[in-house]
Amino acid sequence: MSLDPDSWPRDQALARLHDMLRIRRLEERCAQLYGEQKIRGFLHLAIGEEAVAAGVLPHLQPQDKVVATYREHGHALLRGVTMNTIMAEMYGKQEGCSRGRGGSMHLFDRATNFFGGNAIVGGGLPLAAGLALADRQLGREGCVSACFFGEGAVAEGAFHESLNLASLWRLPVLFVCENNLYAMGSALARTQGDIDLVAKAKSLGVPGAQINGMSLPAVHEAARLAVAQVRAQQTPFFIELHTYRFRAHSMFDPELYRDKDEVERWKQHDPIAHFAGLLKAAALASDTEVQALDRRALQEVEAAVQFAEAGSWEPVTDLLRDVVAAA
Ligand SMILES: Cc1ncc(C[n+]2csc(CCOP(=O)(O)OP(=O)(O)O)c2C)c(N)n1
Ligand SMILES: [Mg+2]
Repeated sequence: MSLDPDSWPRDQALARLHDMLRIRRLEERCAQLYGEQKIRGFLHLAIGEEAVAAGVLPHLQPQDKVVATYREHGHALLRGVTMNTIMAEMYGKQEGCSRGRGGSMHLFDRATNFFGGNAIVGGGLPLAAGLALADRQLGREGCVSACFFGEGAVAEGAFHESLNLASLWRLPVLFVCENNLYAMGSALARTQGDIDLVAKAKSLGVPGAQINGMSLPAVHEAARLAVAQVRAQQTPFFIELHTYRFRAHSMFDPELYRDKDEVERWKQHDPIAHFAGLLKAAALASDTEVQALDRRALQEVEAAVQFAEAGSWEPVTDLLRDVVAAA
């Protein structure tokens, strides 16, 4: 595969590579900080899956809505939530995007229409359908709600209900299934009689496409077409992105369900190395430029760590803030 220079202006190509490097470096640092117990609780990394967020999110407009899962650090970052407030949230500091009350799985930012982070498998799908319905009811025209979820969500009733209603009510939702082959330790074929997810979506009235999720250009082009269709027709679309996580499901996972060889084989398709290789082959970037982008990402991460370290804990007097109870 080679990059078509007409569809890849140099600044955009470099920006997408930088996007993926920012996610990768942020998450690698989070893993380290977890080992130091600076970050606690759950932590799910999307290392290896960066082309998903980097390929889809640039096509969205500020008025669009984004819903994701607990593996959402990169989605929040590319949606425009600052790395500082993401890192502070990881630490549980009140300067975090969810005031330190959410942590890794519950990044949330109303200002950028980033509607979370969700710990419930499949929990984001009805939210995305509801957001799209609200746009329709309130006369906000031309919006798209993008909903990211793992292939494990296909086993949930919420998947079927949400796609059915989105189809029936013609809701402008882009359903993005990040098929990384496993739901914790369960391979898709161990939980689904039919693993053709595009066919499942189609059976609910939602057209779709299956794409190589390790290739940034492939994801970018598929998402460009899909977002344009959802926006213009105000109807749902489904994209299944075949991807792979290089790390464990979360920080507590002995990985007994897959061979080391399999992981190594997928690492040969690292989306960052792949895209950097394409840029260099097309003479859109030199080694030095790629390294400079990487250094910028590393510096941004270190600044975010400093920000989080300097942050503060919520005072006890705020304990009941946001707690709603019926008398
Ligand atoms: C409703 C519900 N059931 C079970 C769980 C426990 N659980 C957490 S992650 C996970 C696997 C989900 O896999 P997938 O949707 O493929 O996403 P991935 O972790 O691969 O990104 C499960 C079963 C949960 N969080 N919510
Ligand atoms: Mg999965």
